[in-house]
Amino acid sequence: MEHTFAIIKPDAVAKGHIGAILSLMQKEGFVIKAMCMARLSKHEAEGFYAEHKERGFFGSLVTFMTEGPVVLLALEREDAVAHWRKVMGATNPANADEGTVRKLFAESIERNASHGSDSPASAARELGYFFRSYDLS
Ligand code: FUP
Repeated sequence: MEHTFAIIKPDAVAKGHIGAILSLMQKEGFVIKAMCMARLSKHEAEGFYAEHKERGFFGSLVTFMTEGPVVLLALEREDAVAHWRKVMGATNPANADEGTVRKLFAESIERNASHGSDSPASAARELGYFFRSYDLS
C-alpha cells in the first residue's frame, strides 16, 4: 500500500464540491487515513510550494491557496501517488480528461480544485508537513 497527500483547494471548497471529491476518492478505492479542514497561513502556503518560489505565478498561487479553507487529506491505496494524479487530471483543466476532478471542478490552471503529490518522496514530505506524526507504514 502506498500513501499520498491531497488537498481540496479553496475554489472547490467554496463552491461546495468537498462531498463530490471525497466520494470520487472513495469510489476509486482510496482509504482516507487523515483529514482536516484548515485555512492555510501565508507562511504555510509558501513553505508547501517552496519548489515554485522563483516562478512568476508563486505570489498569486499563495494568495489563492490562503483565500479560504482547504481540506487536507492523507490517502492510502495501491499505487496511490500515480492513481490520485490520474483521477485529478492535468494541471490545466483545459487539458484534463473527462471525468477527472480538474475537468469537473477546476476553473483555471491556478484555481484547479485539487492537489496531489507528484512522487512517493514528495508524498512523504507533504504528509509530514501537514500531519506532523503521520505514520507511512
Ligand atoms: P500539479 O503537480 O499538477 O499540481 O502542478 P505543478 O506542481 O506544476 O504546479 C503546482 C501548482 O501551481 C498548480 F496546481 C497550480 C499552480 N500553477 C499555476 O498557477 N500556474 C502555472 O503555470 C503552473 C502551475
